[in-house]
Amino acid sequence: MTGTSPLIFHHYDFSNFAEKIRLIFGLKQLEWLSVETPMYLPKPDLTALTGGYRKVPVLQIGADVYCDTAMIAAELERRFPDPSIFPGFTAGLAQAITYWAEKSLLWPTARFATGVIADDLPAKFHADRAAMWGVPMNRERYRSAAARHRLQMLAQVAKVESMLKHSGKRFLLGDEICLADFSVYHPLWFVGQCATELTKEFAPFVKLQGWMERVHSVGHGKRMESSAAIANAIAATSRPTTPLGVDLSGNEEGFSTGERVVVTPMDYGQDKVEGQLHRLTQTTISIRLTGQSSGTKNVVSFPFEGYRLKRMAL
Ligand SMILES: N[C@@H](CCC(=O)N[C@@H](CS)C(=O)NCC(=O)O)C(=O)O
Repeated sequence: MTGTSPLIFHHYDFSNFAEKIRLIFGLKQLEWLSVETPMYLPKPDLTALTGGYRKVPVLQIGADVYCDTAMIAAELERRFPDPSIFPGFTAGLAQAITYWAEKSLLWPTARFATGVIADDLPAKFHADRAAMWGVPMNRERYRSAAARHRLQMLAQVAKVESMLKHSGKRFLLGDEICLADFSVYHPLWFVGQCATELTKEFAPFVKLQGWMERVHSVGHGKRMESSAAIANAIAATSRPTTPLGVDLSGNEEGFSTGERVVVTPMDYGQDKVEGQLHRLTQTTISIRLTGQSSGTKNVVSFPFEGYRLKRMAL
């Protein structure tokens, strides 16, 4: 636990991005409260906490709310530096590999696995994802895309096998586990979550098998079940601790604290979060929510990269 404020993790078990963070809890041997969110909209408890951001996972510590796994990983590393997710020289490289894993490896992998199980997923899930991606999506489209995406996935999994084979190390960037391992692992883990028999796709990749077992064995730390009601009560009685201030060189747009801004993910699920600018650095955008009806106003943080910050029209 962190002083008096526990780590509250808003997620669902099936979420691969959440698995990345659950493993970081495992590495750092942290205790955390688990609050399950739905897999598709509406998610009234989550969006009330974040001001509108709908993706999973979200980490809450008191009235400080961290969105996106890049932000969550950075905050966990700041608060609990030992053991590090960046042992030795791995920081920049691990982040570059993360970018590849989550932009390139993940999507064919997810489309393959969800394509195979398309008929088992609820119609509401398909409708929600169609709206989120802004494309027509239905079971038929999911199913028909699976074979194509399978080959794209295997071409990329071969790269992971090659990394492990050529380095001869236990993990991707050495004998110690680092962020790169969690980021490459979570898309592959997702395949087995969709259907265990799909993991046979990885059978030809001998080094990958052992590596996946080693990453899995890190575990999830100490998980304790909780509820959105408890999480809300904690937020309402806490004060945000995120420091106030703008520290961004080249801030040519002249952003300053207190002004009304809107933050939007640049990729998908582009739900807007509005509030007052609280903190701005080269790595972080934090805003204080203004729309909450009572209690403390949460400070919600996003990674600087991949999020658009705009001044609200007066
Ligand atoms: N860039 C985000 C991506 C998170 C993401 O896409 N999560 C998926 C679940 S694995 C999601 O939220 N899907 C839509 C939903 O669950 O409503 C991150 O790193 O956290």
